[in-house]
Amino acid sequence: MILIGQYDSPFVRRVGIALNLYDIVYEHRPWSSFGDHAKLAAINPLARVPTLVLPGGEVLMDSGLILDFLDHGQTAARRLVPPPGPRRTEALAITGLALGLAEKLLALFYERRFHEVVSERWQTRVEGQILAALAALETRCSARHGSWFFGEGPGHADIALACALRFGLDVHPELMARSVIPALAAHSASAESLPVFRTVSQPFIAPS
Ligand SMILES: N[C@@H](CCC(=O)N[C@@H](CS)C(=O)NCC(=O)O)C(=O)O
Repeated sequence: MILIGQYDSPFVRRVGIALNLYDIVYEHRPWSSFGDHAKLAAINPLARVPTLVLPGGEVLMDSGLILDFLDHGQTAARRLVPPPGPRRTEALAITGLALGLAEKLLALFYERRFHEVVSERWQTRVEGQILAALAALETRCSARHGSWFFGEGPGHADIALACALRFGLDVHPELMARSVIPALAAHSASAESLPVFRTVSQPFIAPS
């Protein structure tokens, strides 16, 4: 199994963390979706990461679909998402908010990086979406009991949230600082102190 993509991406990172927590042996190719475009496009026509190449040659993309595939290779007890029922529904809701946050953080980054003239209208909209997602996640996080949303260790919801927060601090520290998010800060600190989060990590490298 080959995981393609750099761990400064919140989407690649959450897949890498799950692979480690599931004890799945894999090869990591830390290719950039920009700098390594040609060789990535030869495997994934969309030239996006994460890309997961399976032993049989099938190519999976999109972190949610990749994790769905990995989850199905695990027993219910090991899965990083609760079984069907209200807790799973809640986990999906939190994960959706965290992934949406990561997507908006990335959209804002691309807007500022690749457009010579930034669209003020778009920027204002996305900043508002980011701040609203942070506020909603803060409410969810401050209401929970214990260090993780479900169970004794981090699940997909916790991982997606921690990866999104780290990405936000890397790419938009000034925007993150506008939010009052003590519960999210505590969540981030708990997650980032775990060995798997320290191992599956890299400093942010801006695409050129
Ligand atoms: N929804 C996708 C998002 C993946 C994504 O946006 N990846 C970025 C890197 S963080 C990428 O490949 N960007 C290059 C592009 O989209 O052209 C997922 O969950 O995997």
